[in-house]
Amino acid sequence: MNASLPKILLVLSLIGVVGSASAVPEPSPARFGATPTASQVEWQNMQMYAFVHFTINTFTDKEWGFGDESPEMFNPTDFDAHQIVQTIKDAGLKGLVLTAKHHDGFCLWPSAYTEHDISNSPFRDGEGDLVREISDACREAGIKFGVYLSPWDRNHAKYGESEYIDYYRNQLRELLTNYGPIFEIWFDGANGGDGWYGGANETRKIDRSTYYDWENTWSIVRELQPNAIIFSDAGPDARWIGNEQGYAGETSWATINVGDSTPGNADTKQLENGDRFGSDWIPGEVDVSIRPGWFYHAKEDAEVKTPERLLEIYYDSIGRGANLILNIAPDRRGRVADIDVQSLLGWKALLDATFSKNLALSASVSASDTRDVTQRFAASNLLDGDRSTYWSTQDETKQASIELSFDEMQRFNVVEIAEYIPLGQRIGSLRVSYWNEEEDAWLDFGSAQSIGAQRLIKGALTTTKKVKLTVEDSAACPAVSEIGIYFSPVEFK
Ligand code: FUL
Ligand code: CA
Repeated sequence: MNASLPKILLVLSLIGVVGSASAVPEPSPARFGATPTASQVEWQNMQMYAFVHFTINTFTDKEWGFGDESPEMFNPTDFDAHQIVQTIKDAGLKGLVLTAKHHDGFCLWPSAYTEHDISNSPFRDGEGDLVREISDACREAGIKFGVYLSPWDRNHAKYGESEYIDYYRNQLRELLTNYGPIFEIWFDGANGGDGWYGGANETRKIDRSTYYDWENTWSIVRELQPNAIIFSDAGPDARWIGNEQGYAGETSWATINVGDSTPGNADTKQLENGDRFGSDWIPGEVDVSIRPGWFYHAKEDAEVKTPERLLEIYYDSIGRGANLILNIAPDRRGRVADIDVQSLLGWKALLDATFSKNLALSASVSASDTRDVTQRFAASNLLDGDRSTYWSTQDETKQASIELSFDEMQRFNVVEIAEYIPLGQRIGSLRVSYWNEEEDAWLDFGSAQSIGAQRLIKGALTTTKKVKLTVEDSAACPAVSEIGIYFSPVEFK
């Protein structure tokens, strides 16, 4: 917000252009605590995107290659970047992060720094570049592209020494220079152990907090892709959620005290829940695979997650203020198998059945307190479908309520609330209630502590003409962007 705007409005009001002097608008509320960068806000608005795990492991039926695999083994019979990207787009996912190099060290692009790459595979007769094909397909389809570059490399002879760090950074530069805008880069926490290491066949331990000199590796990302979100166990932009089962903590703050955690060395409970009033804005990202493994294994075909299971994951991740990165594992053809496609489309249909109709849009909305008499912070901002407009109260107000009243009876079982995160995570407790005519009373629907980018509160199927959201505790006056009331045809457990 332009700091001079209140002054301009003040001058205009004094000369009688906007209302009376009493209508001088309050400035925007001050930020509270740690706040996101513009790139983090944009990234949190994406909410969900795909992970794509694909490499030699797909052909050896492994999850972690040892590093001694021949590039000859990488041989998709019918690779189709468009089919993969279109599937992801059809599922409603807004981006794709590709394993350009997994722990086995094989590179899906022709790297100038190794022979252990796609140029020595039969794929496109050694002329192929899978990172190029996928990134081009993403751009054509209008979804964002990101990369995973495993810090641990079980192929490289110099892993554990400083020469490997130069190699790793050179590869990072290749990926961040040659494939257009990168929205996210994934730095995995699995680091060091046994491997082939150029034939040494041994176990190598590294000091996770010093070996990679992360500050200087991350600065390469800042230099080459200033808008990219850097993901790791320790941020600096997005944090691992602490598990791979598909959930954020029931209460999960976007802030954390990152302290001296490093990739591969962080407290998983703290990652799941965050720290209210933490000094660093590092929101959670929930990584989970649609299959038991991250890579495709035919023997897991019967264990593809169902649309209903994916829906639960949606509520447990995005519904708790985190982002979701859902892994898809192309098969040996180099396509998403039909069983996975069907599950993804079924999931999208379930999401649409609930979220395509915001019942709140037909309500009249009022608030117990509004920041000023102009429309800048009015309750109507809660229903304009725009996260950049918000309702807020006077500075002293730490408890307030929003009431929605409908002409007709409504049936709902999900309530959504999104804070205006550029001002920080402010709300510490919120209750949803509904008016019950027979009992002539407000009854409880549900409650939550952390809200953040968005919160979904599920409850029993409820019929009413009035819904109330009460902010019971806010660290600073609440600033809320949007609310939604939905009917989900799926019954909740
Ligand atoms: C883990 C890795 O070890 C898995 O193979 C996978 O890539 C997952 C996303 O991260 O740390
Ligand atoms: Ca709004």
